[in-house]
Amino acid sequence: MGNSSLSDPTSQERLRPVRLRQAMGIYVITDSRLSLGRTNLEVVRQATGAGARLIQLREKELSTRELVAMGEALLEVTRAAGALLLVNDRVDVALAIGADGVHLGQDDLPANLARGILGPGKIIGVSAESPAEARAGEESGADYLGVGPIYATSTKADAGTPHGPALIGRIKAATSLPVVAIGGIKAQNATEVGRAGADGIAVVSAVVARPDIGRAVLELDRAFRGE
Ligand code: TZP
Ligand code: MG
Repeated sequence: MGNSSLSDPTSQERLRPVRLRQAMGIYVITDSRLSLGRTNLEVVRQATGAGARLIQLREKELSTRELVAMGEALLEVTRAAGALLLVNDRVDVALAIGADGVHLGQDDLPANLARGILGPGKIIGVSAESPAEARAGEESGADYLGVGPIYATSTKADAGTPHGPALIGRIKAATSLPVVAIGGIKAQNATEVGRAGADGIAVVSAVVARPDIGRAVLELDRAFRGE
């Protein structure tokens, strides 16, 4: 098999779930306001150093220029670590900087339209709070679902009422996509999230707001795997 087959559209399509599965586990989302004065670059360096293989650039208050510069810097770190970098909300920024994909909420561009822009090689995550939203995300071509909030969180002001880990099982039953649980996940509750069937856990404060980021990632990983 020649190398060119890896870059043809059908191969990219086929490899997407594989690349995602290999990265699944601890998914770290940036928030520079919570990072104890450290830059996102520093946070992501430490998180990937401890084994996190999915990183999402999520900064709601940056200008487009700032977001692009930050994304380009983060990509150097994630590439070197073999991690994937997804950009929250911004399909244009993800495409422009050559990120690995995007994460889209219910009010963002629908996954099928994002796919038309991004092409077959990029990973698209969609937020889902119910089995109906999960099915719609799958039909629209999402690669994974971000499911939550599972627990109460103060990181996202409009996160809404927590659904508890039972939502994970309901969504797993409704779709065949990988499920990344989100919202208030800590080492203390990650085991029950894993038992509920989540394929990965996405966290902001349980990693970026901790003084020892490497240790936080390792603790989450152990708890998630039930160790
Ligand atoms: N989406 C749903 S809850 C949430 C997002 C971005 C915030 C999760 O942050 P934390 O600190 O892990 O609870
Ligand atoms: Mg969004």
